[in-house]
Amino acid sequence: MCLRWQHSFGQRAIAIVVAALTVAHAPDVRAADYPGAIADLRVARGAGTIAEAWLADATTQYRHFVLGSPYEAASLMVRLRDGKLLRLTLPEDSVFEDRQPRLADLDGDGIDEIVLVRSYLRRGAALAVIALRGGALSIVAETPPTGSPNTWLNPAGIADFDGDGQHDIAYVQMPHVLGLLRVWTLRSGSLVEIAKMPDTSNHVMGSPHLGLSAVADFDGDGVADLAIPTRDRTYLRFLSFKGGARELGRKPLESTAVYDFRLRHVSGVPFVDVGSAGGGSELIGLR
Ligand SMILES: [Ca+2]
Ligand SMILES: [Ca+2]
Repeated sequence: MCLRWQHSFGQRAIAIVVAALTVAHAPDVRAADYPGAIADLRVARGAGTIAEAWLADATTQYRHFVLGSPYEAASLMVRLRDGKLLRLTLPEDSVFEDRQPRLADLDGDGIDEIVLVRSYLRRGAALAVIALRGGALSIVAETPPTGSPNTWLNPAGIADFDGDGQHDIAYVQMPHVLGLLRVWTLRSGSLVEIAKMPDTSNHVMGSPHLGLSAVADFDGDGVADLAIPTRDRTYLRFLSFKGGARELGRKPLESTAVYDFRLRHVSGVPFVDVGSAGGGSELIGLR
């Protein structure tokens, strides 16, 4: 019974994360409805207490500009279900080097947390978890930063990757240079690393496309897996983290992965629609 519950929790978790990422580029988003919004506005929508989240207050104090446009964000804005607006502005030592707030209930309390990349001007990028506490937004957990300025990390997926019933967060540390995939989970209020895997990448330097990855149960064992390119983006790897990180398989790409991926199901089987160089796409599954 316990296993069945975990399975269903995992499936629901995947559906929620995928839905949040899918609506982010909805064409009906009007900047005027989102106070302070950065020009590259991507709205995350939640089904619970947090209705919407977006990045605001463009700033040029960091000037890394790894995402193409010449600004980062100083603030996160949240609209609660009751319409109330909340703002979290970072201190001047850091910026949100990100475009896409990600909503997921990481601690199982029934209220979504928000996951963003926070870059320190002197110490590089960290993954930050922001939560509602006492009616305000606050950063409740953070990974150690990458260590030096102008190094970055890009989240790859949020799901229960190890099958223990709780969401985990995967990101690629320095996707242009190092390409190290790291998986973290929230435990007793802190982010703890539970797995890592070399030879991955999910971003092209200077591109606004953050989503060169996909989450689904590709091998059908009831636990979420991650599809992500190799560091040179010429292969698509399928990775499992249940009982430790391992590669389920890899497929060569006809051309280098460049644009956001989409998850598609064919007869109930998950496939990754890989955005390829030249603007085309390629549908790839594990089997
Ligand atoms: Ca987990
Ligand atoms: Ca699986």
